[in-house]
Amino acid sequence: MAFNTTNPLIQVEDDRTGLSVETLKRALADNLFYLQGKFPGIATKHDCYMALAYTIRDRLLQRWLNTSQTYLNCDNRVVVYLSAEYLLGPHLGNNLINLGLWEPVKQAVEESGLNLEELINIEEEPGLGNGGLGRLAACFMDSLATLEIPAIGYGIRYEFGIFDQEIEDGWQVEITDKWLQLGNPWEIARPEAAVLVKLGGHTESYTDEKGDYRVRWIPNNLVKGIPYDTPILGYKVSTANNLRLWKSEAAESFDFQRFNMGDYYGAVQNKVTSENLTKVLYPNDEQLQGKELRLAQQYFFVSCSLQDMIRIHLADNPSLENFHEHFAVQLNDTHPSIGVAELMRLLVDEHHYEWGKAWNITQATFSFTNHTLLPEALEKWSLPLFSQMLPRHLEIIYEINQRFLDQVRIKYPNDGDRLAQLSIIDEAGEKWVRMAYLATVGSHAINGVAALHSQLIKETILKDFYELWPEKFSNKTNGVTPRRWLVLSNPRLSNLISSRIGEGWIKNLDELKQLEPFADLAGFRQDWRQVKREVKQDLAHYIKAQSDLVVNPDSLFDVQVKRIHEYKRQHLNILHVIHLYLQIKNNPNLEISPRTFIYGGKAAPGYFIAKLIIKLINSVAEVVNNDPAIGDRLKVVFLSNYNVKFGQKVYPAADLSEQISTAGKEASGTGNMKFSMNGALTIGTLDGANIEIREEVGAENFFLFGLTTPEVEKTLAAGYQPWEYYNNYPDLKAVVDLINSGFFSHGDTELFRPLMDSLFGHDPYLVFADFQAYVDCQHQVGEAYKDQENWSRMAILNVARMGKFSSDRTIREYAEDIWAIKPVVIELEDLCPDGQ
Ligand code: GLS
Repeated sequence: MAFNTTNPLIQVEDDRTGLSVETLKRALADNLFYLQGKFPGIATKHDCYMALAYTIRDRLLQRWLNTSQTYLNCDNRVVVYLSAEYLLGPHLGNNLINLGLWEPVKQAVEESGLNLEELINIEEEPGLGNGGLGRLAACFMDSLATLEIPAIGYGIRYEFGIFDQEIEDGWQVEITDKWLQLGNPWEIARPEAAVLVKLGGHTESYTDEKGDYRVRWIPNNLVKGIPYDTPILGYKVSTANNLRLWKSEAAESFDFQRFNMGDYYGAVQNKVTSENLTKVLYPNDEQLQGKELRLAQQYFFVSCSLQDMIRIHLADNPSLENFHEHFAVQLNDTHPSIGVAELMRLLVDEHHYEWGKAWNITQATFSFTNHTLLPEALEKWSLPLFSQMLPRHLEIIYEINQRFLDQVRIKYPNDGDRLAQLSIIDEAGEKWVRMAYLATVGSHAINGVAALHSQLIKETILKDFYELWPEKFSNKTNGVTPRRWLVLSNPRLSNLISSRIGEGWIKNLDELKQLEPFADLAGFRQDWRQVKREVKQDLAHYIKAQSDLVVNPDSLFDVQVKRIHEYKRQHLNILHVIHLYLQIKNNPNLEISPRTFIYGGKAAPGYFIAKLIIKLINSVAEVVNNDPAIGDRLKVVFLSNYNVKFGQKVYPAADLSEQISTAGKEASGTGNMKFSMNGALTIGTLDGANIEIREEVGAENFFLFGLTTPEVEKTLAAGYQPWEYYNNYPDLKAVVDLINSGFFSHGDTELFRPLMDSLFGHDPYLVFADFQAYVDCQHQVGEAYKDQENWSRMAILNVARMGKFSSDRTIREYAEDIWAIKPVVIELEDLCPDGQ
C-alpha cells in the first residue's frame, strides 16, 4: 500500500514510498544503481548501506515535509533547542524502529543477499558531541518528535566530530573522526536558506531618518552559514522534526580585489579562515577552554539560528512583536548564551525596536539549562577577546548589565558586594564576561538536570540570582529515550518484556510497572537470565574481536563507561580491582564471584591525569589478565573508542553499573539510567540522578556507598588529609604501595607518580576517603551475585521501576512548565499534491 492514497498520479505502489518487501527490494537495487552508481556485483558493503539508507529516507520524506508544512500553517508555538552538541548515534536502525519497518526491511535486505545488522553497523555515527550533554540533546529530539511537539534543533555541523580513540601501549591516541568522508545520506543541504554572520570590526553610532540614535556594527569579516537538515522521526507517529546544523563557508570564495592585485594566498586566506569555524568539535567535556575559535563557533551557530527563526517568523507575521509567542528557545548550557545579546542586537539595531520592548521579547523567548557545577566548566570569556570578536555584543551586554544592576540596587541599596557578585562582567582583577550570568539574566526560566543538582545551583553558583528571582528556578531531571536505549539496543530484552506486558511501555515507560509481579515468577526470572546470558555472550565476542581477550559470560560484568574524569573516579574503580587482585594473591583459594571489569571512555586530549588513568587501567589489565594464579576470577578490559554505537552493545550486557562520582559533582548522569533500564544494578554514591534512581527502584535494590554532599563539603573544609586514610586503612595502603612499587609499570616507579601526587596532594574528589566504603560495598555486590535468583529479582524490579527516566517524561515537564507548548498531530496525506 502506498502512503499516498489521494494523489491520483500514483496508481501502483510507488518505489519511493511503498512498504511491501518486493517494493523495498526494488528500491534498494534502484538506489544502488542510480545513487551509488554500482551493480550489486561490484558494490561495497558501504554502497549497500547507502542504498538502504536512501530507501529509508525516501520513506520518511513525506512525514518530514508535512511536519514543517504543518508548523508553518498553524500558529502553534515551536520549541527551539539551541545546542552546540548533538551526539546522535547512527540513524538507520533508529529510523527503522520508529517507522515500524524493521521486519519488512530485514526481509527485503535478506532476500537481496545482504544482512541488515551488518549494514546497520556500517553507519558512521555523527559524533557531534562529547558526552552526556550532547547525548541528552539527541534523546530530547527523539522525545519531542515522539510526543508530537513542534520543535527545531539548531546546532553545528562539525566536519570532524569527537575524535576516534585508539589505545597504544596502554595510552590513548586520538585519531581524527571522518564521519562525512563517505557521504551522509540523512542530511539535505539547503544553500538557498544561507545566512551571513558578521565578526570583528567596530561599531559606529548614527542618527536615523527619524532622528533616533542608533548603532551599527561594521565587521571586518563576514561568514556564510549553510544549513544542513536532518529529519528526526518520532516513534510510530507522523512527526519528523528538523535538526538544522550550520556549516560555515566564506561569504565570497575569493577576495577579488586582492586576487586582482596578485595576492592569491591572501585571497584564499579568508576562505580558509571562514571554513575553519565549523571544522572541529572541541573535545572537552566539562572543561573550559578560552579559545577564540570556540567563541566564534558559538556565536556563528546562534546568529545563524536566530536569523533563520526571524525569517521564518516574518514570513507569516507582520512584526517581531510576538516572536516569543512563536518560539520558545531552550539554551543547552551556556554554549549558546550569546543568543541573549544577539537577539537584542537583531531587535534593536536591525529591526529598530525600543530597548525595553526588545528586552521583554528576549526574556520571554529564552530559558536556560545548567548542566554542571564544576568551576572549570563555567564559561567565561576575557573581555579583550570578546570585544575584538563581538564589539557590538559587548556594548549590549554592558547595557543589559547596567539596567539589571540598577534593579538590584533598588532591592538591595548600598550592597556593593552583592552588585559585584551579580555582575555579568567579573571585574575583580582581569575582566571576564560570565556567560552563565548572561543566560540567567536573559531567561525567564532556569533549571538544573536532577533534584540534587537543581538544589545546589540555588545554593552555590546562582545563589544570589535565586534570592532575586526564586520563581525562575526549577528542576527537570534528565531522562533517556527507551527507543534507542532499549528497543534498538536490547531487542532480546524488549521482546521478553513485550511478550508479557505488550508494547505500550515503548511510548509510555511507566507501563513497565506491570513487570513487577513477574519478578516473583521463577520461570520469568529464568527467561530473564537467559536473555542476559545471550547479550553478555555477544559482548564477549566483541571483546574478543577488539582486544583478543576471552571473558567468561557467566562472570559478573562490572562496567564503567563514560568520559574519563577525576570526578567520575575511574581510578577509585581500578583501586578496587587491585585490591581484589591482592586478596586472591594473598589467599589463592579465595572464592569470589568471578568478575569482568569493563571500562570505556575518552579523555580530553589535553587532560594528562585522565590519560594517565587510562594507562593505569590498561597496565593493571595486563598484569591481572596474564597472571595464572588469577585464572578466570578477574578480567580487566578497557574497550577503546566508547561512543553511542558501543554504548548500545555495553549497556544491555552489564550486571553492575558503576556510578561512583564524588557526591555533588555529577550534575545528573544519564548512563546511570541506561544501565538500570537494561537491568543492571547500580553501585553508586548519592550524586546526581543516582539519588532519584535509588528512590524509584528501592534502597534494597541499589548498592549505596560513600560520603554525601554535605560530608564531602565538610571533609574538604576541614582540610582533607589523604595520608590519614592511607595510614589507617591497610587495604588502601597495600594497593597504593603496589602501584608505587612499579609492579604495574615494569618496575618504573615514576610512571604513575603524577596520579599518586594528586591523590595525596590535592584531591578534591576524595578518592581515598571513599575507598574503604567502596570496597565494602563491592564485597556486598559480590555476595549478592552468588544468589542468582535474588539478583534477577532485583534486576527485574530495576527495570520495572524505570518509568520516570524516560526522556518523554522530562520533555513533558519542560513543555508544561517552561515552554507552554502543546502537541500538534501531523497528518500523512499529501499536503501538496501534483507538486503545487
Ligand atoms: C553534563 C553532566 O556532567 C552530566 O551529569 C549530565 O547528565 C549531562 C546532561 O545534563 O550534562 N554536563 C556537561 O558539561 N557534560 C555532561 O555530560
